Amino acid sequence: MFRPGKPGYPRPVPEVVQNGIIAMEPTVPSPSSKQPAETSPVQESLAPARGLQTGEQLTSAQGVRLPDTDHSLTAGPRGPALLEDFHLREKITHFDHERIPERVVHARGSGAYGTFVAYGNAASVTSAGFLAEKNRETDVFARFSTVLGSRGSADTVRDVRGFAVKFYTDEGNFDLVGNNMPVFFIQDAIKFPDLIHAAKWHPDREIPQAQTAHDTFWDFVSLHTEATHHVFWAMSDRGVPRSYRTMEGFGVHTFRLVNGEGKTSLVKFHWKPVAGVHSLNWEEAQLTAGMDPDFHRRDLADSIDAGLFYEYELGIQVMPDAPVFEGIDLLDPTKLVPEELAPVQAIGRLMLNRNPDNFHAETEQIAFHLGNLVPGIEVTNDPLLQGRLFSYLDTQLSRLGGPNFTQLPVNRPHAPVNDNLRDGMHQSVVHQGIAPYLPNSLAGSEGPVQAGTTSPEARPVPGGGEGYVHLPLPVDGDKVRAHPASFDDHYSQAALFFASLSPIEQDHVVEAFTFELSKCYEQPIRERMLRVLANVDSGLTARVAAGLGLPAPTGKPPAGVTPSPALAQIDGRSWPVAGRVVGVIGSVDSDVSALQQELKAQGVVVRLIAPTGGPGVERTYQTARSVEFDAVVVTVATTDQQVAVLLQEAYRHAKPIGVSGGGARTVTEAGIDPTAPGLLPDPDADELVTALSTHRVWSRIPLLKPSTSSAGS
Ligand code: HDE
Repeated sequence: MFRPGKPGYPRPVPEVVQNGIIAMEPTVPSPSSKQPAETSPVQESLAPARGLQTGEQLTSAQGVRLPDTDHSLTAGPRGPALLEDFHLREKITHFDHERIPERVVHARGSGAYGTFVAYGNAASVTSAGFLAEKNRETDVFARFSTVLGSRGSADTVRDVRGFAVKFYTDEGNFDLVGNNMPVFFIQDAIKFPDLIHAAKWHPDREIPQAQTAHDTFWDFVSLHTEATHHVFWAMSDRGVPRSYRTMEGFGVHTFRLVNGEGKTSLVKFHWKPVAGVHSLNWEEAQLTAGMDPDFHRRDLADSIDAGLFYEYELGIQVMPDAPVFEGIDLLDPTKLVPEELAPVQAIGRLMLNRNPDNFHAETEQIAFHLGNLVPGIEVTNDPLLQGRLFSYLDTQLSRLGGPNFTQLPVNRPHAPVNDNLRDGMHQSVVHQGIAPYLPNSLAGSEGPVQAGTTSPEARPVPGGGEGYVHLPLPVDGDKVRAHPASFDDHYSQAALFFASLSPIEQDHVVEAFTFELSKCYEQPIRERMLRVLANVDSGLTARVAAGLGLPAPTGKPPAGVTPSPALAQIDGRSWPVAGRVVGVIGSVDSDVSALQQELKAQGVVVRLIAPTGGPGVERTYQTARSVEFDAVVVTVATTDQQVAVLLQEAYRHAKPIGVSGGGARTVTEAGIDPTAPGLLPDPDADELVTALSTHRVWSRIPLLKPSTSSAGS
């Protein structure tokens, strides 16, 4: 959203016109164009990289000083451009190649730097120092993403979110490349191209963008019933997170941890957001995609700028190193382990506290890889995981143009590197010596290690001490293309998930299935999907079928499902409110500064909405829309229609609405019952914070949408 009149940016005054171009006074830098820090996240001075750009005058890439970059070299002022204009050709050529291929999945994303601090209690299960040593701090970069959309697509579409974290540990980089849902659509990596081809746009018209509400997705998942559990998560509120701050993360696969004594256990990784798990509702998500397609990206960057950092706890579920736990096959990525059976134990805390300086250099060029492991963390035979071990390194070769992407600042490990990998495109190491092979007798045996020298120190660690030694696990079996029989249970955990949700969340799942299947053109696909749903829950199937105007088929839903309360996100709990946004509808003259100050003191972001721009005004009636606020306070009387729409949406989306002064008239004229739940007369900051802490006014929901069978908004 635009911020009219943001302080601190005086417009430069045009001075002199030189050769057709206005000569400008330098503009006062905005906070977001502040000078980058002297040290980079790779914990070394960026001077060498910046050394490429130290000239005081504009030059060509070859260092030739340039007095004019605004006019092509032409044969006379009205004549043709001359091929000999090396500056024109270089400038345009470089521009032509500014874009790199976007990620084939997870193209749309944004990220930030931060710090992970270990609690130390993980020492009993892993030797990985960054997890095991109490209070050890490790730098990280986290990137959040949607899966299906292109780079420029909207943030708030219904989709799975990527939750990828690179830990720059002192034993090398460890990447936890997870999602915001604990299970996956398929059980074997070989199905991934099929899944993604089905879920992305139709290849003839390249529509629809960034969504699953179309025939090919539902064709695929109704034919692959192993996808059922994940489809339920995608249709739940988890598919439309309020922000990356309020999103859980999951490693999905089972990993194997090894402690200092060589004892192993199997674990599932979890990120628990300190702010709680909150979601948009569907109408909000759709409106936001149009009003502010950068909603999540903007919130992350703005919050960090404002010092309202995103925080998560890293937790693990620890299971014995055995293939099956409580009847659950731990190698099946369509299954979760209920927290009631294996509690999530918090082992450290992550704070994201620094924005990248340059989106392309850092967020776009960061390269995650599931196979980036450090001693103490191992992979398992999950067939989805095994295929990923190949894919990530491979995809970077085309995305980042060759094998030297690990030398990019954002990808460089903080641990010392001497990899003896040579040459290749964009090699920036000037290797020394004549012996790029191992073993050799020519690199010398004494003296300090020189970067890029194949020194004795660069030789493999004898006996494996302090290096990464793969557990010597036995591997045996016939060569087959097959899956274990335990992978055939496709419905029991979908039923478990649905049964565990609160009634409001269940309503949202029903609405999402109905919405998405309504968008399919092919009736057989809808009918086939209803047959799948009938094997999960008959009540849900009846409601979706009714919404589609189809008969509800009968299936065999699992009997006696024991719900897992930890899977519900609306559970009556209160959460911290830092970073939540309150819109105050007032005027330049209305005195809301006391309320503003008190809310700000509790980390709430307050935006004054007034009829026109002016001091302190961040939104006008024209630029404000309800979707960017978690609560609204109306303090003035107005019949403005845009304000009425804003209030009606806030009401419909079950947001707290504070009413003071002339605001009472505004609310009534917008057709809102001032006595409805969540309408707060003359609220003070504490009342607003209390209302925000439960995310929405859940008690208002039953009053909304009387025309449908479901109560959700
Ligand atoms: Fe990915 N995935 N994936 N994936 N994935 C990529 O790597 C792939 C899967 C995930 O912010 C790609 O650098 C295969 C599961 C995230 O940069 C690619 C399979 C999970 C990100 C790739 C999977 C993920 C990716 C595309 C099936 C959750 C974004 C660009 C076996 C546990 C990372 C890239 C970022 C990105 C392949 C399935 C998470 C092509 C073959 C399951 C968060 O390598």
